[in-house]
Order: sequence, then C-alpha cells, then structure tokens
Amino acid sequence: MTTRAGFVALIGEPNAGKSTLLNRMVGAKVSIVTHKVQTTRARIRGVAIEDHSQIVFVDTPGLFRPRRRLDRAMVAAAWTGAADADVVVLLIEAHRGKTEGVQAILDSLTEKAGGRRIALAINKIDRVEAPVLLKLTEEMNAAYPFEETFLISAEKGYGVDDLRRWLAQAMPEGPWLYPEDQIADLPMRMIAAEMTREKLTLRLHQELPYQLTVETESWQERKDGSARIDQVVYVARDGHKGILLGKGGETIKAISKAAREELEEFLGRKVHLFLQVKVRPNWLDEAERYSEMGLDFRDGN
Ligand SMILES: Nc1nc2c(ncn2[C@@H]2O[C@H](COP(=O)(O)OP(=O)(O)OP(=O)(O)O)[C@@H](O)[C@H]2O)c(=O)[nH]1
Ligand SMILES: [Mg+2]
Repeated sequence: MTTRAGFVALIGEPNAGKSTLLNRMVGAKVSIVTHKVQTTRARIRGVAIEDHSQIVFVDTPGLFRPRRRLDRAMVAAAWTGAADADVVVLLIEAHRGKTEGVQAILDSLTEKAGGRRIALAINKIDRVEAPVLLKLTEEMNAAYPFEETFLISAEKGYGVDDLRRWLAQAMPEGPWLYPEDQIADLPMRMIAAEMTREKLTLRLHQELPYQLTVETESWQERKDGSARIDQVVYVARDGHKGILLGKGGETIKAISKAAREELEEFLGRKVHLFLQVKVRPNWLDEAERYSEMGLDFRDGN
C-alpha cells in the first residue's frame, strides 16, 4: 500500500480564516482564533489523516504590510512556511474579494513560493450569494494560474472535505511523518501560552493585544493528576498593566478563568493557572521573546 505525507501551508491576509481551517482539518483546536487581525504569530502545525495520506497543515501569520519588528518577523515566518511546503493554499475572504492585500500576496507568490503547487480557497462563502463566488473565482484565476479553486466555509465546514481529499492525493509518496494519533506539533507550554493570549486578545481592546506576549514559565505535574501552570504576560507600559488587571483584579481573573477552563478541556484534567503581569518596555526588541514565540528575531531586521 502506498502512503503519502507532506506539508500544506495555509497563507492569506490576516483574518482570512487560516487558523479556523487548520482546526477544522485537524478536528481539534490547535491554533487560536479571534475576530481580530494578526492573531497567529508563528507557524503552527496540525496533522490530519485522509485515506493513506498524512497531511501536515501549517498555519501561518497573516500577510500584511509590516511596520514593527514583530510584524516583519511574522510575515517572514509566513513566507517561510509557504516556501517549505509541498502545497500552498491561499485563503481569501469571499465577501471582501480581491483586495489590495490579496493583490500584494499574488504579486509575491511566484517569487516566494515558486515551484510549489498552489491552490485557492475562497473562504466564508456563508457570507455571500453564489453569483459573487462565480465572479470572484474568475477574477482570481485570471490574476494567477491556480491549480484548483475551492469554495469553502472553514467555520461551517462547507467544501472542506473536497479540499482535504484533493490535498491528500497531492501529497508526495512517502512514509508518514508523525505517529498516527498525533494532531499537533507544538510544545504544550506554547499551546497553553497561546490559549491565554487568545483570551487576552478577545477581552482587551485596540492596540493592547498587539503589545503583549505570554510565556509559560513553569509547568508542574502534581501527584493528584492536576497540573500547575505559571505564565507571565509581558506588557509594554504601566498603563497596560493597570487595564489588564482591571478594578480589583477583575479583568485578569476573568481572563485566567477562561484560559484555565479551555486548558482543562484540552488536557482532560484539572489545571491550576497562575498569571503574572510584568511591564517590560522593550519586550518587542528582545530576541528571547521571539524564540519563545517560535519566531526568528533576525527576520525582524
Ligand atoms: N462567517 C465566517 N466566518 C469565518 C469563517 N472562517 C473563519 N471565520 C471567522 O473569521 C475570523 C478570523 O478567523 P481566524 O481563523 O482567526 O483567521 P486567521 O486567518 O487565522 O487570522 P490571523 O491569525 O490574524 O492571520 C474569526 O472570527 C472566525 O470565526 C467562515 O467560513 N465563515
Ligand atoms: Mg490565525
């Protein structure tokens, strides 16, 4: 029996639905999702099996015009994900169409992902009428010679099985890359930090989510089967710390509770989560913060 295995990079503008699609393909929440742009900061691998193929999906940060060092490192990580993959899937949003941002991605696609098989996935089809999709499909294929176009809703699951089947046969022949039961390739301490960052991003407004990072400092297994997890939230300013803590520590308490509940569900056991907020004006320029996030500090140059 021939087995296949390979990497599929999901790329696109921020908010296109890449992480939602990865989670759906894997059947578990491996990558965090919010309604805000620039949620994903590094490459996150999730593994799906279809027939005799093992498909390693690589979720990437959104592609946009970067301003800060962190933004540049994120965008570089996304393009590296595309260059390292066997197949690239470009996700765009049906209701937004061929935006300037999408055009900018198309302009770089040949140079950055040359030689890869490239498919288009028009996502969020639940938000538009059929004629819009027809027109957008034509417009996109006139702009770039995609090998295939898929009309999907990552959230509702429409069209996702077709995409998975196509990707399965597009994987190169070879032995599987991960054990059959493995669904993610990210250290648990990082998944835990990401879950907390998701709750922070959902709860905090404006620039604040973009000016903080979360790290798991320690993880202790307890005799009773529970885990004690200590995390630090780095913020850039004193004022941010105040907002994050909230009146009488209300805000941080609510965030911590939400993160803990999700961690407990993921791990299937009890978790004691302790969050500490530290003000660190220069964390965005510290190499160690980047390696903790899974990014290359030098990419930000
Ligand atoms: N209506 C609709 N919403 C969707 C669909 N897929 C994703 N979304 C929503 O779009 C928003 C962004 O989803 P994400 O998966 O975080 O997008 P992303 O591309 O990973 O974003 P970044 O990590 O910021 O680059 C979330 O609010 C999702 O619930 C879809 O098929 N239909
Ligand atoms: Mg994402």
